Parts: sequence; C-alpha cells; structure tokens
Amino acid sequence: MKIGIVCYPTFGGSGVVATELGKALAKEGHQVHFITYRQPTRLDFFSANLFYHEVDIKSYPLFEHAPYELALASKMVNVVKYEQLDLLHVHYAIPHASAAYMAKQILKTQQIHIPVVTTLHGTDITLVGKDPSYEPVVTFSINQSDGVTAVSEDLRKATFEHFDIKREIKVIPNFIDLERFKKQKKEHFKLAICPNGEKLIVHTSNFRKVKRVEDVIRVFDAIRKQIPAKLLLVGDGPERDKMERLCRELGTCDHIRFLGKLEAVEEVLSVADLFMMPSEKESFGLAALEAMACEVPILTSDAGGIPELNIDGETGYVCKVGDVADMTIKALEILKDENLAGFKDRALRRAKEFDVENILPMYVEFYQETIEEAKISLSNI
Ligand code: GMT
Repeated sequence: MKIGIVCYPTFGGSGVVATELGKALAKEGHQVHFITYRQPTRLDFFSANLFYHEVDIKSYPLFEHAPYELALASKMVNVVKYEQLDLLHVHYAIPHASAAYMAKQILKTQQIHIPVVTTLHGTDITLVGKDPSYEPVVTFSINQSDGVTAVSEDLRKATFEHFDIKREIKVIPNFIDLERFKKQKKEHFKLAICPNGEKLIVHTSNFRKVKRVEDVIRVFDAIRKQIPAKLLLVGDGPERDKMERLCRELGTCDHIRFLGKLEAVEEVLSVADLFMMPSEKESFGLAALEAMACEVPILTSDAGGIPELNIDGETGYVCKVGDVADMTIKALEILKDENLAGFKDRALRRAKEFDVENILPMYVEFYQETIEEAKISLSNI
C-alpha cells in the first residue's frame, strides 16, 4: 500500500506512535509518505520506502496566526494526487482530521477518492477536543473519517461520552519496538548516579500540568525518608521551573537530576528500578510501556487507559490520582529487594504483548478493510 501519515513531528506520544508505525510499515514493504511541518524526531535515517513532505506554512502580515490547517490540506491534496496514495492516516484529531476532510473534498472534485483513517490519541478528545471552541469540528471530522481508531478502550468510551459519534471506533493500542527498548548494560551510568547502591526512580514526560510531576517529587521525597534513593526527571515543559522550586523547598535537589529532553531515554530506563506516571489524564501511557520494555516496574495513577496496561500488583501498582500517601507505600513495596526482580520480570512479559509485531497487523488489516469499504460505498453512489 501507499500510505500518507500526518502527525505532530514533536516529542509528543502521538508523533512517536505515528513515526514508529510508518517505519514499521516501510520495513514490511509499504510505501510511507510523512506529511508534517518538520522532520519527525525519530525519522532521522534513510529507507527506500520512506518519504517526507514538509508542510510549508506561509505567513503574511495580515495573519496573526499562520493557517497551518490550510497549508496541510493543500499539501495532502498534492501528495495524494502525485504520489497516488491509497490511504491517508492522520494522528491527533485537531486539526489533522478536519484538514484531511477538506483535502478529501478537494480531491473528490478531481475524481480522486482517498479514504481517511483518524487515530485519536488522548488530549485531542479528553482535554482540547471537547472544549466548546473545537468540539463541533472534532465531532464532524471524526464522523466523516472512513475509519477511526483509539489507543485504548477508555479513550474509545470517552469519545462516545464527549461527542455525538455516529460510527464505530476500533481500539488499537500503542506498541513498542523491543529491538530498541530493551535493558542495556549501563552499570557505569548507574554507579555514577547511585554510588551507594541507592534505588533509582525515573519519570519522563512533557512536564505539562496533566502529568502531575509534583506528585513524583513528593512521593520521591517520602520514599527517601525511608530508603536511599535518587530521582531522574527526563523531559521538559511548562511545569519545569515550578518543579525545580519544589525540589529546593523540600531540600531534595542533591538527589534529583533534571535531564531535559533526552533522545536515548532507553539508556536511562535500563538502570531504573521504578518508573512513575501519576498523570491526571493518560489515554494509554506510552512512556510507561517504554519503561516496562526495559524491565522497569511502573507506579501509576488510575487515569484513563493506564489500568489497561499496568496490572495492579503484577507489573507495578495502580493508585488513585493524587494519592501521594498510597503511592509512597506502593513504591516502597515494589522497591523491596525481595519483590523487585519479580516485578521487573512481569513488567517485561507484559510489554512483550505490545510488541510492534503484534500490533502492526491490526493497523494493516484496518487499512485494508477501510479501503474496501470506501470502494463499496463509492460503487453504491
Ligand atoms: O502524553 C502527552 O502529553 C502527549 C500525547 C500526544 O498526543 O502526543 O500523548 C497521548 O498519546 C500517546 C500515544 O498514543 C499516549 O500514549 C498518551 O497516553 C497520550 N497522552 C494523554 O492522553 C495525556
């Protein structure tokens, strides 16, 4: 197949999933065309089946905001037409699903019929999308897509709750490349951070409010009052300054390192004893899956689709959002020497269920079905 993939090329989970999906499809022999406003972060190598088309967003003194959606729709029209794509797969509803709708309508006037698959990733539904300023367009563009997927059962349910959806939504979970995300030998790194055998806790996120990084720091502070431990915080975002101030207030700065945006996150995960994800909203929790693949147990909140990944008491623990006291008790339970190895084994075993090799066929099958159904409905007109 010839597939066009539209996503945010930044560090966000939706962009990572879209890029990894494109890479896996290309490896299987499909031709994949990325249509994005910047080279996606993880698309930094050559492959004969991978193509990149940059969306050129022209500004003009009259525009306070350059019209990204129009530039994207125009680029989609051109790429579908000249590369003769079979399908467009857009990731994150806003504004990718509505831009795809516009491209589809333009192409229709030229007798080109392109099926569109939209994948809902999380905040496009649970946070931004349901805001009245976007809701009508999001509802419309989901209903107008030829196929829709959501990354967890919880997100699927939330979509039906928040929007007037008249079509089916298929759940296809996030996946992991176990070739890249696996425990590596990095003992020297562990020794540098934890010279006295301290337990190492890791959190990675984009430091937005929904991630509740403050809970990570408060739980860590409480853990450290009981056992020697260190904390590594990977990523950056709007809450970072506030979190640095909190460390100073708590007097824990000597035990916490802010690593910023790190590409090789698997190297840090390889030496971690516990990964924390206390999010307020989280449709799936790709960062937690990456940790599990590196044999790290996870301590999470019960937000959104996280409990579909984290099996309470098996791969880690699931606590109520904001329950710092319970999170501390559960973290100490996982970190006990007699428990840790079991949690690590089970985390890895669970991660293997989300191996890209298991999930990729679900997308391929869904594309084929969507293309077939679009052909049938066209022949019925
Ligand atoms: O986690 C983020 O804030 C980034 C966001 C995105 O859309 O880029 O991630 C969402 O999509 C990921 C991939 O499907 C999911 O694993 C994350 O759980 C989801 N984030 C939220 O729902 C907050």
